[in-house]
Amino acid sequence: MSQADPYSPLSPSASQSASRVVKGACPHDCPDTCALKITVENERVIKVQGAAEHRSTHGALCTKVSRYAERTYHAERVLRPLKRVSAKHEAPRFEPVSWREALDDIAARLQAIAARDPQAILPYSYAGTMGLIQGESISARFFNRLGASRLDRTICAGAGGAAMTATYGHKVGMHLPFFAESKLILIWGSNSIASNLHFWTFANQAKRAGAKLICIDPRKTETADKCHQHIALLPGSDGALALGLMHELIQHDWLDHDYLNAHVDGWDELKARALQWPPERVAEVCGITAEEVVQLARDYGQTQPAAIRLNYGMQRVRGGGNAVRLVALLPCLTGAWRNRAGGLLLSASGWVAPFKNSARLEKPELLQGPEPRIINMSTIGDDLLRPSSADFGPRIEALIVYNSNPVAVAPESPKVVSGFARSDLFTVVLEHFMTDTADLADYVLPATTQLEHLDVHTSYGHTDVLINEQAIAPIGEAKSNTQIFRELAAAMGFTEPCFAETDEQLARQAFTSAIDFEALRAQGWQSLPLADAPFAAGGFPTANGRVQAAGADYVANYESRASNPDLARRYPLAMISPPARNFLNSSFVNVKSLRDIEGEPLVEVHAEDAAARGLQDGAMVRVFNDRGSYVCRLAVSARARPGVVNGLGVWWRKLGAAGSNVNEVTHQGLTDMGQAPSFYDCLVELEALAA
Ligand SMILES: Nc1nc2c(c(=O)[nH]1)N[C@H]1C(S)=C(S)[C@@H](COP(=O)(O)OP(=O)(O)OC[C@H]3O[C@@H](n4cnc5c(=O)[nH]c(N)nc54)[C@H](O)[C@@H]3O)O[C@H]1N2
Ligand SMILES: Nc1nc2c(c(=O)[nH]1)N[C@H]1C(S)=C(S)[C@@H](COP(=O)(O)OP(=O)(O)OC[C@H]3O[C@@H](n4cnc5c(=O)[nH]c(N)nc54)[C@H](O)[C@@H]3O)O[C@H]1N2
Ligand SMILES: [Mo]
Repeated sequence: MSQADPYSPLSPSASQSASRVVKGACPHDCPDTCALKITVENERVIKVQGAAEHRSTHGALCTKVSRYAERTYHAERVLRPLKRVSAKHEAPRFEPVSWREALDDIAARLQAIAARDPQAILPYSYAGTMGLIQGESISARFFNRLGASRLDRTICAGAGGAAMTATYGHKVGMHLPFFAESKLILIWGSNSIASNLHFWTFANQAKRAGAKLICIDPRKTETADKCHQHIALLPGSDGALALGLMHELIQHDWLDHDYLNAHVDGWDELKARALQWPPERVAEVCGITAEEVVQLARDYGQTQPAAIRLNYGMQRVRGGGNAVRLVALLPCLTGAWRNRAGGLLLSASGWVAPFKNSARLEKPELLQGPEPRIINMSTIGDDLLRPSSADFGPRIEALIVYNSNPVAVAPESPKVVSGFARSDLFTVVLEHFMTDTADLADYVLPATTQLEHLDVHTSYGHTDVLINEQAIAPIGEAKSNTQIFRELAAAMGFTEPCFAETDEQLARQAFTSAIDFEALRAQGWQSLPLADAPFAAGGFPTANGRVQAAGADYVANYESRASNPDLARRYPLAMISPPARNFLNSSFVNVKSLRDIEGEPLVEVHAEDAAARGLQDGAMVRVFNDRGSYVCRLAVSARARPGVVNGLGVWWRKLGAAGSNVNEVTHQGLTDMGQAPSFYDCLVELEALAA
């Protein structure tokens, strides 16, 4: 590979042949992080496939990413910088401008704000791409140098991450392939077939070898369909179920006392708490039968090796952090960690952390002034509407959004939309498409897709690192995120040499020397050197090497019959809003072939709840509460349990009915740990839409 400029022309060697295969990595926010095989003919990507030799990808891609080329060559790609010419409260109208004009004007606007207080400028980004280079490298340098407000990136995994760190010291757990050897797998708060497909491959191997699979999820998902048993508990009740299982494990002495003594702090306290949770009390809180609790405990207490695939679904409620702590402690009671096919996995990202050089990519030392304030991305609705104050600091005057679509995905969208629609807010959005957020921008800057730039990736579902080589030149006038921030830095007069580093130079610095970049490049991925059964003899990455069990307790929802009976009388249905299978959060909603599979925005409702409201299958309904109202089609469905409705997410507002999506009704209450949103802790009512 030559030292060619990595963000515009392709290396000469790569572009010589008419047909070639390029090593890629799926950029999406998904635990699978697949290795891609990208076929390019005459400088056009004609096929995106999974790499057959990569262990967890094994040649298979999900429906979404197998259509990645359709997304890249989409007729509606933003391919030139766009400047807003209509008022924020009017229908969006933009006109194309040159990069020079856009960058100079943006720099001038930001400089004027920064001269008063750079904290009035806020970056807003998440995991539109999970790449380390197109994620937070030059962008982070830019905002550090500027002294902008910092963003607390809590929107997805904040509660679970904080819970794992408090309990185990980091986000660490079992290694994906060994689930295939488990004899019992609890798939807990995870719709694996939809959102973690390559885990399902290993679970299915275990199933074929005779393992029992149990799905614990309020919704009867496609994953639940394929398990031996489904326990449809109420949203937000997982902590109570975990305590009930502990109660039974203690009562029957299905405990590994040696493991508990040797490796767990706080067991006596936890034990005393668990003894207050007999099956009948658990059944009441969880909305299931006492027999289900007893039977689940028997299975878990008497089967070795037993594994738990815990996922983020359960931590999107007020008590999400404590729920994750309690579930995550179960393998310590039975000593399941002794076997490589036992224990649990929520996220593997703690394993790769020591191999990453984040500080080298982000350069925190560029900050010149005092440490800036931190804004939580999950309360952007409230925060955009806040005036300056001593507590809050300056009003947010400018937003730079990349790798995220907050107007669609952030909770309580009526407030998010009002905030973005402020006439005095200056908003720049780096995007592939005119999303709901781009519609409210002052400038939209065209960004490259994964096929058009170089990147390196880690995974939160497996323990390989991957490279994504640039397959084709940027389309139209698109530039990579890194290049946009390089040019913006230059326009702002930032002269530090680190802003000139190329993507390849960044990629070479992304990992410690334990990862050989040439080997990564040659194979496309590298596996981290890790022990098969990491905690067989303890050695957790906590301060004292022991698991921390103290303090974990059940925390009730913000919104439930038990915690807020008055609210529940008006809004008796609990709504969860897990992802639709053919979208990736709000990405791909505009890919027509995928949208056609999903059909239209739906709320799944149990037959009893529909009948009680005189609603028929297929009716257009209003899902509402005091915060807002979401219009969609009702599906009478066995996937919904009584009392819980499933509003599948996350549609673009403008492609849904009546310009709304499911976040119209969610709220900004934060979780008990990690300050994350509680999307699935939400009471609503339904009514037929007046004709
Ligand atoms: N196809 C597809 N794949 C995706 C995504 C996508 O949008 N589409 N999103 C990606 C991202 S960003 C993430 S974070 C992950 C999300 O994937 P997961 O971590 O699996 O989380 P969710 O999909 O939010 O929820 C998983 C399951 O938890 C259930 N659930 C809801 N509330 C509760 C509860 O209180 N307790 C329990 N036990 N279960 C509950 C939901 O019904 C759902 O079936 O998937 C990634 N993969
Ligand atoms: N009600 C409800 N709301 C939810 C959830 C839920 O389950 N229910 N899930 C939550 C979760 S888990 C998450 S992670 C968040 C996700 O929220 P986001 O991280 O905002 O994810 P997406 O909606 O996929 O939007 C990512 C955007 O980044 C853009 N993008 C992709 N690659 C690039 C790139 O290289 N450069 C630039 N500039 N842009 C790029 C895509 O075009 C896309 O519009 O949503 C949350 N919102
Ligand atoms: Mo997420």
